[in-house]
Amino acid sequence: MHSDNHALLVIDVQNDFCPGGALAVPGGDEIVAPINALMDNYKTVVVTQDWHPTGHKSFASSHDGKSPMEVIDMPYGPQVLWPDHCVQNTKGADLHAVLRDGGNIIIRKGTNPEIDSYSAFFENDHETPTGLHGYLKEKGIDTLTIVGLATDFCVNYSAIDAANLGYKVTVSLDHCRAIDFDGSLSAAIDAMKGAGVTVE
Ligand code: VGL
Ligand code: ZN
Repeated sequence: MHSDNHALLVIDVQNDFCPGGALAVPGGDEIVAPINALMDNYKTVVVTQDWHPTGHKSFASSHDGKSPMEVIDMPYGPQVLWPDHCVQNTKGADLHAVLRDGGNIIIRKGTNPEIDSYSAFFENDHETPTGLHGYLKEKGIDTLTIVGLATDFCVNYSAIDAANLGYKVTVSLDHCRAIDFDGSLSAAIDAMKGAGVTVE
């Protein structure tokens, strides 16, 4: 058992990010049982859920003439356009059925139709908080192990924000899988290390 100040953050282990899903991450389902085993070692487990309204601005289908994986400029910076995924109250948005439980708290993100939210801490404007930092602070948590999907997007953004907020952060790559689009995985690993995250 880890000490009480050390929490596990499980990012977006949802059907749409697993094989057969709308934005399938290769091998996404392989990490579910190992994450279950990891959960036993933490008193506090936080689970996130990508939770978009229909017509979300991160969907290519919301932009005339755009296809998934094209990049556009949004007011908050460049945005990769995704296939429709993790639409609220759909099967694709459900946590993977094998994931043991929803942990102590489930943080839903990406609910603002205008702004994507990769990080568990802030929307992609890097300003609007999800409330997770307040939750962790109140519980006296200063150390995080981060796992889940996808390494190069939501895990990456969450880990960097956590490090910038002052947490001691480890990302366990054995418990993550990546989209790896256009060099995004190696860029993410460099960015996480640059932010002081332990990537192992
Ligand atoms: C994610 C792309 C779009 C993720 C979420 O969980 O990494 N990636 N929405
Ligand atoms: Zn999303």
